[in-house]
Amino acid sequence: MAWTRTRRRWAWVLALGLAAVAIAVPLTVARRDEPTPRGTLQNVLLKDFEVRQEATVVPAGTVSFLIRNQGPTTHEVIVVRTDLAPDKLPLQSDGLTVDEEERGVKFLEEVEGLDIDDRETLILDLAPGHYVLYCNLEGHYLGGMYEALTVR
Ligand SMILES: [Cu+2]
Repeated sequence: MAWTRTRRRWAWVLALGLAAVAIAVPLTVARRDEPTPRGTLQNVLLKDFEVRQEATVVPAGTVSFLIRNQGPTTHEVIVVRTDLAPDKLPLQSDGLTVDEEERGVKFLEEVEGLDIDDRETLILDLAPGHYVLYCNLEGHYLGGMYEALTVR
């Protein structure tokens, strides 16, 4: 069955409409609730397999983590409060990921699914203490994707 000219035109309109949605949706998602940074600004770079913070000590209070994933793969950041050494966090039974439900670790917040070159701002009110930022994708913590943060 051959398409009539009208049907073909409608197919084009539909295709263009879908293309517009395909472009608009990621732009909207990328801008979702990006908060305005405030308090202490702390740049955090993620890459295979490293978490690199601008400072390892920050003052207590509001801290805005300006997170950027340099890639070359997807990463995430989890912030926990703990007195454990950053390389001694408890692992889940899979042996590949950290168990932030375990005793000695207090889960604060996470930013998941950061694609290459994604940036996201995470704002936390931090009391004085010891914290660890890490990526909990399978094996990434074991690969060295963590760094301690002291809040004074
Ligand atoms: Cu990672």
